Amino acid sequence: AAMLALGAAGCTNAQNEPTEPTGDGEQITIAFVPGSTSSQFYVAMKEGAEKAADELGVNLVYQGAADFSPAAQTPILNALAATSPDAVVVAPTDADSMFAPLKALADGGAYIVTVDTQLADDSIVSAAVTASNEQGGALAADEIAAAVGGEGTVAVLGLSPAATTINARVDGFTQRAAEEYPGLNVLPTEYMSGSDIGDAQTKTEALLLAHPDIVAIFAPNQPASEGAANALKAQGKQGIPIVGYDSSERQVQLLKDGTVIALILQQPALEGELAVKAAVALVKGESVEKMQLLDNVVATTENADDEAISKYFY
Ligand code: T6T
Repeated sequence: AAMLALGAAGCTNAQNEPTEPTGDGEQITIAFVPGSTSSQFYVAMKEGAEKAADELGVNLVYQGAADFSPAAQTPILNALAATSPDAVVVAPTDADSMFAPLKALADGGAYIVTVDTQLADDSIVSAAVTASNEQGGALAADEIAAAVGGEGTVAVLGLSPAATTINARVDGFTQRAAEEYPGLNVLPTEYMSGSDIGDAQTKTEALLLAHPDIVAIFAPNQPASEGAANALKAQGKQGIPIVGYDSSERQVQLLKDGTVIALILQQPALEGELAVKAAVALVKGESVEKMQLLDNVVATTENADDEAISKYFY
């Protein structure tokens, strides 16, 4: 199957390698729009999506923006609508504002499959694949409580309140803390603008200055984790434990050196593979599960070298 890399500025179809025709002689084209192209999470997801597309002999058209933001994702979806794909596998960067551009694609005949993040109104969505984000947030609260003896002020640095994944992780975290760890004082979540690591660092530095009693940080995605680590380093506060989410190369380094005490890992390659398989099944008129929810894995500084854990690093 062909993997089309489309120009960032628009939908200029590059070399379209021949793909195997499907039974009825028509090529199936699946568009795949990640939340951002700069995140190792979505790079791993792309590999899983390519694997499924190769196996099934369908065309995969990959197009995304570097920044995780609705402003960057909207024009990509609008441009795709003009190409009438059979299905769109998408990680919506905003649960509400991505509805309209995706509805236009659905109205044009495309099946919509969400992967990772979801839409608030899923009436146009035929299938969804994601990780159990509430569970991931709750697991992070357990790790933080264990590290600080269940006591103290905890900062939370979120990517975007419009990303359903981040919302669910923060909810899972705060609920578990409220139910099990009354000694934890969880501060209101500080949100990043876009997915810039520098912005995450600046926001964490401000939090540390405003709340000198912070004893731990929950950073529920890759740029938040890396920016929080940079902030601790800049202020010489590496003793404050971070529990992060995802596993870029830098995050794994930070885990191994103890700056990050635990990382909640997802299975992005599997998510990409399952989402493309669901999209193709829909196009072929087969029935699919409406929601596939995958488990998370907890990597810690102690278990980071175990093969059973490290095989999940992205
Ligand atoms: O944590 C992932 C993803 O699950 C989330 O929706 C957005 O951020 C990441 O891509 C990591 O950068």
